[in-house]
Amino acid sequence: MPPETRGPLRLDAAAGDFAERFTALVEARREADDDVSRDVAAILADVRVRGDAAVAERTARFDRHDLDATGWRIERAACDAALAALDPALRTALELAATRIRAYHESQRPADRDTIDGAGVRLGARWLPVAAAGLYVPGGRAAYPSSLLMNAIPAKVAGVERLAMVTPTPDGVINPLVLAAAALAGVDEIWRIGGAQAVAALAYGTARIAPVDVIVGPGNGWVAEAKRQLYGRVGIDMVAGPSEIVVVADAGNDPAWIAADLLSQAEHDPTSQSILFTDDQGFADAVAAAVETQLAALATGATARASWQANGAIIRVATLADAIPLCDRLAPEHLELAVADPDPLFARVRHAGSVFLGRHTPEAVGDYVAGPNHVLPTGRRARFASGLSVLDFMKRTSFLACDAASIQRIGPAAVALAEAEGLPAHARSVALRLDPTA
Ligand code: HSO
Ligand code: ZN
Repeated sequence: MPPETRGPLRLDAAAGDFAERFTALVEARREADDDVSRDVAAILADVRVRGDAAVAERTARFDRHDLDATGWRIERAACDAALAALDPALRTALELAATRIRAYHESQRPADRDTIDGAGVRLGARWLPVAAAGLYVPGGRAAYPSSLLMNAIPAKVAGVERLAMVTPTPDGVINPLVLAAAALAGVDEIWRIGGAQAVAALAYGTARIAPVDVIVGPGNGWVAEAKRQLYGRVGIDMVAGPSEIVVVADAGNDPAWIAADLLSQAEHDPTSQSILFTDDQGFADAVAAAVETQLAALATGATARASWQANGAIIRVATLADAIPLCDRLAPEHLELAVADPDPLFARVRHAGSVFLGRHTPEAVGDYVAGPNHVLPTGRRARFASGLSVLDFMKRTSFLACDAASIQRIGPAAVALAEAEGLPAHARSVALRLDPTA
């Protein structure tokens, strides 16, 4: 078949086999199932026992540089110099992004609570940041400064005192844009290490690297698996999978805009997914044609085409309102509602990582500069998970205080429950305060 006639999937909600075919689309597995878990477990165990030596050996093997010769760390001065040397227009753009991301995340800082309830019991909750967080920044093409800002700024807004970043520098080569972003975001330490060994070093600590409490940031399959295995010892942001965009659009859109939106996600990775819902067959065809035109000229065309052909879909619905329950089943990372009045549709959306309202809000503006976090639940995890936030770097301590009067009101029930559970020391610890002579 010529390339233009292969993929994406075309579905019509009015067709007799739609239910089955849509279910197959929802359930299609796009995550790589390479079995890396055994390799990762071995790396974690080795770093845990041998520390820096295990990290240095793997860095020499995979990144081809000798940490003792090139240096383990990148100093703050190098980051400041990279920022100073940045093209001024790019620096202004990065600063606008950082300012807007910071402002949005500042509004997420949770309030402490301290109240006295009807029984006279003082009840409350106090939020505090974790002491140290680790940030993984991939090497190579996926070293996105925007992702560095999206991960680092919430940590700093939360009040994390020590933000330690790890990033591989293959062949010793450092990405200056990443350093500039690290300077802007206020990263405290940078280590020139990557892979599962870097995640292990952050979680367990080594002679050089102090351990952290939470590890965030994107990475390849080994990094993701290392985070998954270390979860529990440290907190993690989320288990990330291939990302996706769903666009709900009527014929009032310029097909070229919608085609570009679909390709903006497709160009990330061959496993990315872009899905269009529309109520107009002519518009569907126009978008499909615009995608082909744009693909032909896209520098990332090979990746975007692979994603569009393998995982893309165009789905015709009778009305756009019909698309919303279908979107909910996909629980997409990104949902664009490209219509003149998106609010009635938005009101009915339940499962989505982030929603982009109206014709003038492409996902890409949210990827960079709008302010909300672009680290979002993928692979239908928006059913139960949320985007990265300040809360991922904080924890809540609850507190309570009874006085002599209020424990009389609620204590007898605790005694009854303790006795029913067969825990007499619990019962006595309360009962003694109800009646010291008991
Ligand atoms: N769309 C990506 C984030 C990103 N886009 C970074 C550009 N740079 C998350 O799905
Ligand atoms: Zn993106």
